[in-house]
Amino acid sequence: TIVTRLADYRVPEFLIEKTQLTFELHEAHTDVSSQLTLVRNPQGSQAAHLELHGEQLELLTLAIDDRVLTSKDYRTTPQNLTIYNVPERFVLHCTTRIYPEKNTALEGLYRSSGMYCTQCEAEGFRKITYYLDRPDVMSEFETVIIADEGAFSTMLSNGNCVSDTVKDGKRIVHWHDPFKKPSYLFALVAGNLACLEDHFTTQSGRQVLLQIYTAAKDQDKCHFAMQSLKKAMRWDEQTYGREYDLDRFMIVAVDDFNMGAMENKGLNVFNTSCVLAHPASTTDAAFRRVEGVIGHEYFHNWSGNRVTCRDWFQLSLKEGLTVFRDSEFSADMNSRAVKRIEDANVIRSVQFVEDAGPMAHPVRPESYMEISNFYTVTIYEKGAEVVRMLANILGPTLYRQATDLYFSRFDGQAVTCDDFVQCMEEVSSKDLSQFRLWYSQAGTPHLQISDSYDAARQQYSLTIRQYTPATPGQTDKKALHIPFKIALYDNQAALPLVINGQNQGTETVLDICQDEQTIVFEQVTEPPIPSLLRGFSAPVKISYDYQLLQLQQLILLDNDGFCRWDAMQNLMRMVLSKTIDGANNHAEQAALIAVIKQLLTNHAMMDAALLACMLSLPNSPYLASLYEKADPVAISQARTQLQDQIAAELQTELLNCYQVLQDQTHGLTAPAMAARSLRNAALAYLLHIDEVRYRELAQQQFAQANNMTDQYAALCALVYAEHAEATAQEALAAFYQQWQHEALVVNMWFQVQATRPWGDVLQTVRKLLSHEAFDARNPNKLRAVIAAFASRNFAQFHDKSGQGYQFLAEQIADIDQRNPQMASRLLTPLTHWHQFTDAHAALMRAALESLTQRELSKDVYEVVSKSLH
Ligand code: HT7
Ligand code: ZN
Repeated sequence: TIVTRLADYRVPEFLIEKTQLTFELHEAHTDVSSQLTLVRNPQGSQAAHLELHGEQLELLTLAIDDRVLTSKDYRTTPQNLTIYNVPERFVLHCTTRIYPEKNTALEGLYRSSGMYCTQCEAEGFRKITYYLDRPDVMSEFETVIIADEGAFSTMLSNGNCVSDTVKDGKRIVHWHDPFKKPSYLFALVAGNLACLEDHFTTQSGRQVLLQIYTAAKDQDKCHFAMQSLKKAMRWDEQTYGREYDLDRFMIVAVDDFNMGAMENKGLNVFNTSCVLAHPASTTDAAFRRVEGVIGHEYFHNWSGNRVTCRDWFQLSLKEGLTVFRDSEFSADMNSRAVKRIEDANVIRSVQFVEDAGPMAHPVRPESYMEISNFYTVTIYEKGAEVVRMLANILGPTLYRQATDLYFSRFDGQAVTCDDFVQCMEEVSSKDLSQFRLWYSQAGTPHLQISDSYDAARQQYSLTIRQYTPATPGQTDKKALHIPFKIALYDNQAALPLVINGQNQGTETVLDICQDEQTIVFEQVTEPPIPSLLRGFSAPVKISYDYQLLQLQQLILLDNDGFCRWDAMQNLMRMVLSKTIDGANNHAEQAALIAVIKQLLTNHAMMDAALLACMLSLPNSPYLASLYEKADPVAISQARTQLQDQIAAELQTELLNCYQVLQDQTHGLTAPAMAARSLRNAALAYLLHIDEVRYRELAQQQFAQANNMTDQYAALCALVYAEHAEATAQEALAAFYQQWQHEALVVNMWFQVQATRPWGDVLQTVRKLLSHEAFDARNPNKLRAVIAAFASRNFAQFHDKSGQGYQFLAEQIADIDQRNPQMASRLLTPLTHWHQFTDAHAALMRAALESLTQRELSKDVYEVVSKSLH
């Protein structure tokens, strides 16, 4: 298998000035005619031949200008078409035949629920026609779609509609995109869809037509997405000065989609799960996801489309920046603290795990076999953290100047991560050479923090030691530039900070750049409590030996939401690790119960959404990551035991909280969502108690809920409770009965069953795979059953029999035949074998090894072979 390397990057030999495409859609095949205006790139190496990408294509005709080519003029391989001795400038005419209805990989042109749609990123365009399918070849596109008259009400492509005519029983729709773009941003859609329309007036006064296309039955679920889109458009104008550039912005929702959505120029394609929303059938969390993904894809119009990536090693240039942008958008629209906690939690429990394992790679990788495998939490979420650090190092004014410079300097170009940092450097005059290591060095830095207090001098010293463990292929790690935000507390409030005689206010950012650094705070009159890594100011692990009392204080009075939550996570972790190690943890337990009691009793004094976050225990993958060799069974048991205990000891407070909040939970406002999240967190705890009245509470909420958040929370509470089997089965049956016609809700029904922490879930999961509503070709269903079981049911997936692992391997072998991208993504949990005790690790490796016996796609092969290494 071939490896692609960043070091081998060469500019393209040819450029494509213009791309004219004609799609003739037939029932059983599609013919694609292309007319490419090619010119030699003066910066190339003057190669005699033209080499185009193309896969799974039937070549029907090929001509240069007016000359039809014969077999001695060119050569095809499974990956390429090479045309010998081409002129400096010419028009290449080519016709290929493709079979969208047989395309189960959902890459290129495929059919989903009767409609045609495309997914070209990263390298899917080459499954449509022969092309220079690389992001640094940018071209103007004209697209003609031809189908039987009456076959499709909707026939879309990028840009503006030039004409829509009927001739000889055929409908012919002609589109033109005036902006140059790489092939990965091409899109085509044809189907019978309904359309919700609205308008947006840009800051310069232009009217933009906004359209959301879905199946007719889903039209009533598009209003929230439309509002979110308008908010995103305004936000990007106000925050980044970015205005939309075409007269029309279209979104199409499809059922079968490998990811969340795709930012094709002017024609975003969305997984239905990221666009449809209605209070009756959508949870608050799903609403927020819709808003976030709508924002994300819209923001790509500048960070990705107008300025794109030179090559796929620079993927984080667009993804890291765009995730940072969507995350700030969500923070501005909702609770900033909660958004930061959610993001930090993903980094710590998912990205740190990736970064510590065999699949670890830098934000800018150096090589890959299959680029689809690199749409990872490292590229996306760690990449976003890197941009966030830059934004914080520069401060708001300089950061905005730097992004203005970036967008204007590189508009219409395909550039690198380094070009982006260069803009930050130029505008701020800061030396970011050490900071650049965040792009090239994989692995998570660990900060070991110790302190001392000198009463006589009234000085408090913090010593921070950083070190990054080796990752595959990178053993020699250098010290990184880590912006480390800190405050010091006494038992009332944050203290004024004085460093080198300089007053810093009550919060400061330390530039940690060396292997070891000591910072001295002056005029400190008593030993303070350090509030560390405020706002999760860098994606690093920290260890500092807190006393219980210090954590309690931070939980109660820190004014940084992340730090409050983190202090609680720390305290919970102390209880859990002692349980896991079989050590006495009475003091820790007592401290934890006392502080939760205090929070619950005074819950009206704080943000309910933040409190809800603070009530959830550290998740199992995060706990596992704290061990050299984790015992997943012990981790799961310790978590359940602590939940039981919190519930038992605080049932009065939990019940009170549940009851008091009842009348604050109406509607879609932020306070109502916050109240629902806290109330449902309380309910989940109460169901740990084996009492009829709590089951009835959940049953009642389930039956009476007028919104999906409450209905689903009640269902989960019942299904997860170990002593509510009969009630849970009734509720499951009723839920299916009520929602069987809403695919996205049926997926939630699959998911709750696949994530139940006890009982023979594997058997349930196998049954679900043959349920009438299951469809192994639909990625959302695979995620709802298989991914839910393997990556969100820690207790069951890691059952000591190893059957969970074998099951996943079997499923992957099967899915890989149809959809390699999905198969490869579902494999992730097995790649974490290194985290676990020898017995578990051996069983996980055995499951991976069983896959090596099969014929594998490049996608799965890369992950299996690297993770076994
Ligand atoms: N930029 C989009 C990437 C994407 C994708 C990549 C590989 C295979 C299928 C895919 N669908 C969408 C998503 C985004 O980050 O906006
Ligand atoms: Zn993206």
